[in-house]
Amino acid sequence: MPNGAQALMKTLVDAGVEVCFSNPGTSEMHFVAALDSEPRMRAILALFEGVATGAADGYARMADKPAATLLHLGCGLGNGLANLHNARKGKSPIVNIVGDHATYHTQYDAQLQSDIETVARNVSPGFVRTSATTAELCRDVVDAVRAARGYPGQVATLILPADVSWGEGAVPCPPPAPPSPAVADDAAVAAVAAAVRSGRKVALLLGGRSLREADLLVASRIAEHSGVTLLAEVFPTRMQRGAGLPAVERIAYMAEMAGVQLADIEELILVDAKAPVSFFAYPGKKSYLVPDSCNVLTLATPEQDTTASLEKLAAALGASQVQPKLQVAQRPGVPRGKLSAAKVCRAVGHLLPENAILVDEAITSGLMLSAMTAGAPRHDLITLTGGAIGQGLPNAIGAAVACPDRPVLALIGDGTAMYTIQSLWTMVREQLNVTSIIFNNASYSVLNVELERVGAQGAGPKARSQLDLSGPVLNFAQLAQAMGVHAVRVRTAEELVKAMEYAFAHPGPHLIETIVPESLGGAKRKILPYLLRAMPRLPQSVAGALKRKLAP
Ligand SMILES: Cc1ncc(C[n+]2csc(CCOP(=O)(O)OP(=O)(O)O)c2C)c(N)n1
Ligand SMILES: [Mg+2]
Repeated sequence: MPNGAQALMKTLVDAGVEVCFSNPGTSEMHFVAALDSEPRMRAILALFEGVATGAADGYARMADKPAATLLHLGCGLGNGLANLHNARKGKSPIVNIVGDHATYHTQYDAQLQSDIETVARNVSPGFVRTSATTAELCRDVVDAVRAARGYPGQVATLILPADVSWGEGAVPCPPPAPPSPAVADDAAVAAVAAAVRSGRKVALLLGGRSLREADLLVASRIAEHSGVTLLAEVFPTRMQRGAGLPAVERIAYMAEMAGVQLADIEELILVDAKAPVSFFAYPGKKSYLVPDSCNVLTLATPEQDTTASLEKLAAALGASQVQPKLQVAQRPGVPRGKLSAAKVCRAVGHLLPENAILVDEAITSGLMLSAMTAGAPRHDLITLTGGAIGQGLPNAIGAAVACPDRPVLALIGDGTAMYTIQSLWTMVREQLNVTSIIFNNASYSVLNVELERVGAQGAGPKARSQLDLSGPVLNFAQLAQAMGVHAVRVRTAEELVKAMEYAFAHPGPHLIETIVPESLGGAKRKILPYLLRAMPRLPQSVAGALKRKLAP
């Protein structure tokens, strides 16, 4: 009879959980030892828990199934929390395993004793369980896997006391049945079809799982047939786009711009998406972005099968045979001269390899990314779903592990990169095909913009210094080299293009540090709050043009 950890390992792999992103401690040593009892389990060490959890998130987004994490008690879980939060917002399935002291040890309140369940509940509201006995451990594992990969996907946290792990007499369990999500019911489809036929201005807001090819094609058929607008949620978990796929405009991050996109919509139909709200509250500005006159309907909830629900709607509308509108292939020309963030985005559009996975955590430096890559070869886009920065590099690890045959390109702000910079080490150790482009603008630039936008008064040098990374200036090429990553620092578009071509031709981890000015620096930063404030009062066509200029 295996011990608890060995049986757990077999149960996980039998259920399709084949990768574990780990950062272990003493209470997890039986789990660690059991890794060698199960050749089908791949174990990947991360040097910070936020890397492990973000990698599990990136893996889930691309593999469409959960990986496991292995974290060390409440403190390890706490370190990994921000990226579990991003996973929760992205509805990513993760089997989050947290080791604990042996059950009889907790009474002594030893040094690492803490309330793990309370920490876990924040990111795992649907499933937190402390396994009580070795005999029942594998049943708990199966329940966690079922919860994680259900609809919607979620972070399921299984807390594993050391004695439950080392106890003898465990019995592996067979895998849970695959999820069988419901399809939108007849009444919901009829109501949406009536709205589409009403002659009012209708938009389908696609989120979650509905931003993949199968759904996009059906949504485009509906759009072509009935003249509805297609919109995507602001920060998609995973969006398939590029040449040959229907193009969908994302809701803007800035509420004022999102307001312009939504201004004339009279019927908003949700597909695995929430009605749009402002990312933050701002004094005197709206939080809920749907116009008062707009009616909101739900075609498919995150619990439901979006593809089948969209197909049912298309059938009801007679749109099933309509040709979808596909994005034509077109790349921007090669950039030249001194670098700017926009030129980096142009170079990405110019060179993006076929079937790449693009991770966007470029913050202000990525403003032009969408426009520059719209007609690039088809790719998957991964974004910052929960706003907790430090997600991009770990996500890139997970995506590369899930899709070893695809190039991963991660675009990361300098501030953001420093949260989980240890990711680079794991990329080397696992020889992952990830090219990271860091935008070194020596600033938390977006926060300088936000400082103007929120209308905070009296900000002086002490305030500005909290948003400034210019002293000492970070050297990302050297940081990467110290972790074994091939890295260069570039200042011109010519150097950048050369470095990208080299990276794409030599699979494996690369880092390209780009020295760029702030996208929204100087005069632009001063004018922006005024433009944004004016937007709601401008004629729709002028406001639309302004939005396309600022954030195409
Ligand atoms: C976990 C977490 N901590 C802090 C923040 C606040 N925050 C948002 S953006 C940002 C700075 C981003 O800087 P950088 O990556 O350099 O991008 P830039 O603004 O320069 O484009 C910070 C600190 C956050 N969103 N999440
Ligand atoms: Mg920056």
